[in-house]
Amino acid sequence: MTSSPLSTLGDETARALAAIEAADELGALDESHATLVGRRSAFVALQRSLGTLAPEERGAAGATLQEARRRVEEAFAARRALLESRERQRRLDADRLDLGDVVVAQVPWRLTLGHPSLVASTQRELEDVFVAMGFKVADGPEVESDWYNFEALNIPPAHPARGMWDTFYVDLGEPETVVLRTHTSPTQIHLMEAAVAGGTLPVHSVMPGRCYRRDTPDARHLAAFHQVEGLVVDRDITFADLAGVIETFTKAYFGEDIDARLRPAYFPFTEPSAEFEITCTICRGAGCRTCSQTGWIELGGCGMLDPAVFDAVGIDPEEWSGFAFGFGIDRCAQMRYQIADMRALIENDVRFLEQFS
Ligand code: FA5
Repeated sequence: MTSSPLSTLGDETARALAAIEAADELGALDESHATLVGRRSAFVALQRSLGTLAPEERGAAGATLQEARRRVEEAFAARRALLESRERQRRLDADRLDLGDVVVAQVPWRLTLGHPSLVASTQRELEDVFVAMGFKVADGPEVESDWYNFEALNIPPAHPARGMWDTFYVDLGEPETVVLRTHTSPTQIHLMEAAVAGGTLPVHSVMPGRCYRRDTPDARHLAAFHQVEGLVVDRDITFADLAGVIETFTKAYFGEDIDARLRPAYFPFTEPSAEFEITCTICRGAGCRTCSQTGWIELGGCGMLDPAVFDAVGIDPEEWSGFAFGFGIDRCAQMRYQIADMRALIENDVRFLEQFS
């Protein structure tokens, strides 16, 4: 008895289905398709062998062979669809844009939160020191008439003391002379006028703000800088009160190990007048470029209110006395943070600014 040509069909079909299932990539699957059902495949050989069968057997054997081939082709198509879909997903994953990455990669600067400038935070710290000593905080205009900036402060036109401040004049096309204030001292006048008008004497106030001078910027000077003005008008005020306030403020802000001293000076609106200085924090008194080798840095001026100023605002000098002081905020920041050159405060170098965030 001759064996049927389809006796190996079951094994061939099982082998083909296993090979299809094992193919993990489209290329490998297509190769196995050619091997399993292509022109040189076992299936085609079996098909050819059908010719050896008796004609009445050929129909059923052909149908069996076709059924087996259909199962193999179906398995092949299903596997191909699965591998194509995996491949598509892989491509999508690889191509997907992570917008977070794109933003970070393409924006040339880092997004960081801003912070108050060193001068602004120094101003706030100084205000806190004076508020703790019982002072109120006030302010005044940056654009002043000649009267407030000079005349009411006992500096009439052509007074030689006008040369102490190289002034920016503002041309408003009006006969009145208008200036960018050269110091915060005109706020003394505004405050005393308001206290007289409102009947609210005494005054214990500090007035921080920006000032302008035609100074050439250098290690200790800027053309636009900041001062804190201090004003006390009360009964029986003496120079000892003024010296005590300066001493308390410098120790509170710069620390106990920093020395402060008063030196006689001249200001038209105070008498007697003094300048106050602290040990240069950059060289600790040894002398350096910032303090011009003196070991001391001038912070500001001060003195007892001149009767001519009381006169200008209508305060009776027989009843009231007082003192005023005015010092540089930028200078304080410079000394507190040992900044050798004040121009660093306005150069906007991020490496400098970030140290104070
Ligand atoms: C005055 O401006 C007086 N109005 C101070 C005063 C007030 C005296 C009340 C008496 C009574 P002076 O010009 O010396 O004084 O300036 C005071 C301080 O401001 C200086 O010591 C310095 O710390 C600061 N300062 C002055 N000019 C500049 C500038 N161009 N850049 C930075 N800081 C400055």
